[in-house]
Amino acid sequence: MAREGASGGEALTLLGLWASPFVIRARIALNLKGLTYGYTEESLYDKSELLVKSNPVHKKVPVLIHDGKPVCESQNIVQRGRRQRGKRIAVLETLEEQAFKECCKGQQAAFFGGDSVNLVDVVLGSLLGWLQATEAICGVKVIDTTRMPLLAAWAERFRAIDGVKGVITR
Ligand SMILES: N[C@@H](CCC(=O)N[C@@H](CS)C(=O)NCC(=O)O)C(=O)O
Repeated sequence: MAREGASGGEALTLLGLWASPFVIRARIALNLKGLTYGYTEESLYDKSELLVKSNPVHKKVPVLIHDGKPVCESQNIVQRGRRQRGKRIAVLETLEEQAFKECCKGQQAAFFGGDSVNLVDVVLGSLLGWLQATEAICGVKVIDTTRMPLLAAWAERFRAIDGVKGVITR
């Protein structure tokens, strides 16, 4: 189902039509990626100004409006998520390469906080259950032991500590 709101601070709105297989394809892709977006049902007999302005050549749905910029063609909407995922992985790799090593100060540390957890561990660690659910739904592994060995080991350690164990579901 479409949900109102924004995702990661970015406003997403889909212009659609319930019966359109192209719209359904776009909606399923957005839903499986766990994105939150507004949904506006269009009428093909009375197209909204926003649809005509956003897709001036074909005037077809679906159109995904991302921070005011339209993405037309269902295939582009489906692909768009892949690029976003690539960016997310790049952010995590930076986190692994720079933040974790920086926090460890060149030594083997268990957590961002060193020997014990700090705020960074708690904030990041709280996302692990959600991340794992997304990985399962999308069929991808984001924090894997080959690509991000430090973060993968940290995630296991974080999950195992008292106070976290049993709170983050597997
Ligand atoms: N190639 C487009 C096809 C989209 C399409 O054909 N949408 C139809 C609804 S199923 C539409 O908006 N038709 C309006 C019109 O032709 O005026 C896509 O994949 O997004």
